[in-house]
Amino acid sequence: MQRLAPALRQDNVPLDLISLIKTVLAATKEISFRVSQAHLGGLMGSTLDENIQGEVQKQLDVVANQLIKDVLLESGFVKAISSEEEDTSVPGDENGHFIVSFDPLDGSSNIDINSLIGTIFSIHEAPKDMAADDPDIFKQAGNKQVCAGYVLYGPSTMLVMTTGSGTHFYVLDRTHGGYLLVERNVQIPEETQEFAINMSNQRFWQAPMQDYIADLLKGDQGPRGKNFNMRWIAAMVGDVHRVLTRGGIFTYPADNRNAEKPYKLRLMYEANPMSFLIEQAGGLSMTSEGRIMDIEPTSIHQRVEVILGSKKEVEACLGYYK
Ligand code: FDP
Repeated sequence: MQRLAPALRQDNVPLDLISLIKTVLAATKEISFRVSQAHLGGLMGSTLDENIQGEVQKQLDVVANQLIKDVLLESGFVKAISSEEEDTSVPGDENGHFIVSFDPLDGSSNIDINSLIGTIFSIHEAPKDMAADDPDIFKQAGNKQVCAGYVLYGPSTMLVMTTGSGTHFYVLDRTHGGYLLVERNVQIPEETQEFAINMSNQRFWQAPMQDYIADLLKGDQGPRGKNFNMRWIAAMVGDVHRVLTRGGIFTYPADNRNAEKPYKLRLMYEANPMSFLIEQAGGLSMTSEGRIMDIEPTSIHQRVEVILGSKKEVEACLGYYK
């Protein structure tokens, strides 16, 4: 099996980006170990703090954030970082070539139940004419990402990553401590009979999503003429990993639970990197109005509607919004 660096060189990834990717992944190996230790490491449960988005921070969230932040800011490759767990962007090296956005531990509610969680990251080139402490440095569309990926801390620790030459799967080999390539150019089947949505929010969705899901539930008796199965891991990394592995549609649609917060998932460190991975695997990643990666961001913690997965199923869903 190919090791990470040769696999990246085969895709003509520049050496400084390879070095940055290795830096991010060094932190994920440490997080993988800490996650596997769970109670033994004394890191279970919540801290007394909330992040800027009003969510209770888990101790592992805070530790994972600190690990990634420290390695990135010490590396010299990075001009600035932004994280789900940081209020604002954090300046790094003025000469750094890259900026990195990350969600250190996605799926926090799964930490306490020993279920799937992961780290998501998104890398852009740093604009040369902007200062490291200017938060506007992050206002770049997802279509300008040079690398995106996640590390899934499951029964095995898997890295799923793209640098724009396909989406590849790697597994952390604990015997030598490196990520090994296990599947190159993953392709999402165009059609599916599996959907992922938090059904408990059904009454809050907009009419088109209500109608679409209602038709899926009618199965072979309804207009779709086939039965659908449902899955919900409650961690975007887990649900997207299933979609990349065997197809499906995953959505966190707009809802009217809170007029000021119609969307749940974050653009910069959830939706954009996942969109890059999904599109590179032949899938679609959209809002009901257009391509997620074409959105020009207005703020670091911006939220967005997400409808992604198997191409034909995403198109079928979007058909209800026309
Ligand atoms: P979490 O808040 O636990 O970090 O990041 C948001 C997210 O998880 C996604 O990973 C996940 O898909 C979704 O929220 C789960 O939402 P529900 O709480 O509605 O199930």
